[in-house]
Amino acid sequence: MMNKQPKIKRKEIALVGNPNSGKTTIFNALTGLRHKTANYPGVTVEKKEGILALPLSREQVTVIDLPGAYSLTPTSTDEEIVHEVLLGRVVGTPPPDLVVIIVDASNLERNLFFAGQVIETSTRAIMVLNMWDLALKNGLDIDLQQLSRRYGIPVVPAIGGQKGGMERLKVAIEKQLSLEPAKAKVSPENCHLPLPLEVKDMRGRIERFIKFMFKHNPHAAQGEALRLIGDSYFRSPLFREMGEQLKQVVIAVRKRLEHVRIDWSSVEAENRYEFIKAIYDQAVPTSEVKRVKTSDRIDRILTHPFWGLIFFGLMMAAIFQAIFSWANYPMEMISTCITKMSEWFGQILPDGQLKSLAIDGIMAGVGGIVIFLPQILFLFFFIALFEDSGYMARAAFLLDRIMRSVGLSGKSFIPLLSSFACAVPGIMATRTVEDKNDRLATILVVPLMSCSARLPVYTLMIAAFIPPAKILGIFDLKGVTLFSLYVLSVVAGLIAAWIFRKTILRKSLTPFILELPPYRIPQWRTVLHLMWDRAKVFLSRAGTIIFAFSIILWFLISYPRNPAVEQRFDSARVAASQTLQGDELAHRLSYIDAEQKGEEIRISFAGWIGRSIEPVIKPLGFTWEIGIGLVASFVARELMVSTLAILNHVEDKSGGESRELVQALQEQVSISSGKRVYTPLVAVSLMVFFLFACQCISTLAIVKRETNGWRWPLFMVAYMTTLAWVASFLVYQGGKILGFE
Ligand SMILES: Nc1nc2c(ncn2[C@@H]2O[C@H](COP(=O)(O)OP(=O)(O)OP(=O)(O)O)[C@@H](O)[C@H]2O)c(=O)[nH]1
Ligand SMILES: [Mg+2]
Repeated sequence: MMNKQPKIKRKEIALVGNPNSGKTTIFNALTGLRHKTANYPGVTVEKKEGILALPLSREQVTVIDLPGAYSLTPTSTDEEIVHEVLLGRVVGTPPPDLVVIIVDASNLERNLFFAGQVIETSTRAIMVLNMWDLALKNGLDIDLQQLSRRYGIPVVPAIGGQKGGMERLKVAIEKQLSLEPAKAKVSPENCHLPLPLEVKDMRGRIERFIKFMFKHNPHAAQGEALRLIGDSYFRSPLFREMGEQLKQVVIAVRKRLEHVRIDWSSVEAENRYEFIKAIYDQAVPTSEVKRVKTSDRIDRILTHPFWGLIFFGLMMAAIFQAIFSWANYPMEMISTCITKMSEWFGQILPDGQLKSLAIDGIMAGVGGIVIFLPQILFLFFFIALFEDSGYMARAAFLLDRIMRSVGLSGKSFIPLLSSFACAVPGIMATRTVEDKNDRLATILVVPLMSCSARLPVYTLMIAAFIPPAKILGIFDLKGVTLFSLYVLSVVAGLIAAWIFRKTILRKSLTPFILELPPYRIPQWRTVLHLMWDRAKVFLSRAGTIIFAFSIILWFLISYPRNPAVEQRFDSARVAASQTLQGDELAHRLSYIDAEQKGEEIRISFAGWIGRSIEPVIKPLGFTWEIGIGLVASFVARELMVSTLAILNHVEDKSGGESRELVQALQEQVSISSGKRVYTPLVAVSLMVFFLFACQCISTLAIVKRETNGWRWPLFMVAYMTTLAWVASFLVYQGGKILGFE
């Protein structure tokens, strides 16, 4: 039998604190990892782990980064994670050995509420006064020793963004971990909340009742008992698990307190704030707080109900303009490189199927997508500026009224906005939304927001079919079209949310509270990291899924072959050369070449697939050639562009140098009807289809995980695909009636 060695368990340190206090920044500084940070509350929504080697003993410990929380009474999914981890209620994991409380020093008084709750429930704790730079700037003179004495734990100042204070923090962590639990808090009595006798009594009654739920952390029961008293909406997971019995006990306690005229709903908050005030006045005695006025002054305009919205709209329009015009130069450079590489392959590879696969399949399919990297990077550059400057939270505040009118809250805005990058983090971000139905409605409309994978399809169609006109003399029609697509996706999302809230997901609204962080100059490191990460995701998709499917697509487009077709066209060539001469002959021959390629694609596997779905997509203005791309795009949206590139290459007889894709699309003629495959109207219809269709497997997987089942993801596919079809139908048929082509 194998001798089972007991695995040595690493000690665990959990980082907790209010949202946006810099937990992830410090986590990254301690572990050398690079998890996402940004200047708005609610960035981290799940538990993340990393490893830290202690400075003296070199012992390795696990560091856990957690979502932010305002209180240990959880109100949303992300706060619940904090509750469960800190109180040691996650199955199989005891509570952390040490809790590092990250406090925003520039906002000390408010942060101490949660900090106090955590200190009471943990055996070993350290308080980090992060944002020390801001505190100094605001003129706060915090007496660290006083604070440390009052709470009975070490207090360390830090400037997370600049890795300031990290060595000191590591030393403090090592020291705390080496102490016996009983000695870790110098004088635990100091931090005990003074409460009226009656309340203490009642707290004890509940504590005894729930104690068995906290086998790992008996410390935690007392604080939890107090919080249960004030938990008006019965949100604590304990109510779910212990059911009616616990509820009855708590209700009885509340009655008893009412009897002695104690307001049970605010008893903890009142006493805690009073307690904090006493400590605060002692630790920050003479400071004359110079509030940073700049943030307020900027906010007078940026959060103004009218001017704020105007500014928001203008800025968005400018961003799309920039994506279009600035990204052009690097895109042309990449395009030239790819052409050069194709030519090089053309020279070194012998003629034949392998050459065709390399050039017409892989280079065309993957290269066709890689060209769009600069646009993706520009989009993420602006998103990073948005997130790190503090504007994100303002935009949420600004649009709260609009969100509210469709039955969502301002909290849903951040998930929706993140989804312009990608729906997956957008869906994760809905964990901060408190109300269950509210959250579900948000999840359902998140994939309608136009994610970055749709961008290549839009910009290709726009480049080919939208004329380069100017609007109002400054805005380019191409940029405006792109902007309109994004506006359309938002409007559709809001309408869909409104419908869901009126029908399947009815519920009252919860109030919207979102802390506005101070404005900050975005850190170039954060911005570059985000862009770099996205570039990696984008390129690795191109190198894996797009690569593989380009090969498959090339195969489907090139096979099966029919010798009879070849013979037919060969005899047409012979006939032509007997009757025609010079230019006329050359013209005729190239026409026959094109016809032959078209026919070969038509009878290929891909052609068969395209033709079999043609009846469904014909009313939208799409021929079977587009149908091939549509089918491929359900695997990955970008494959639409790859398919077009491969089709264009395979169709092009010259092998190596193909026409520019844009030009090829403009000229492509359907061999079934002899008409152009793409017209401006078809292009718009196609973009609208892409806007609404649910073509992302990762999105469905994450929705399944977050909603615990297949019901909602299936519903999502159904409603989005229907919506896409109907919208394209209206665009195309309506456009035709109006006389467009
Ligand atoms: N000025 C200043 N900014 C900081 C400091 N530490 C972090 N920041 C910035 O504060 C913002 C929030 O940092 P995060 O690390 O994302 O905060 P968090 O606590 O993990 O936030 P959530 O995950 O949303 O709860 C980011 O913009 C950081 O760059 C600091 O010491 N000084
Ligand atoms: Mg975080």
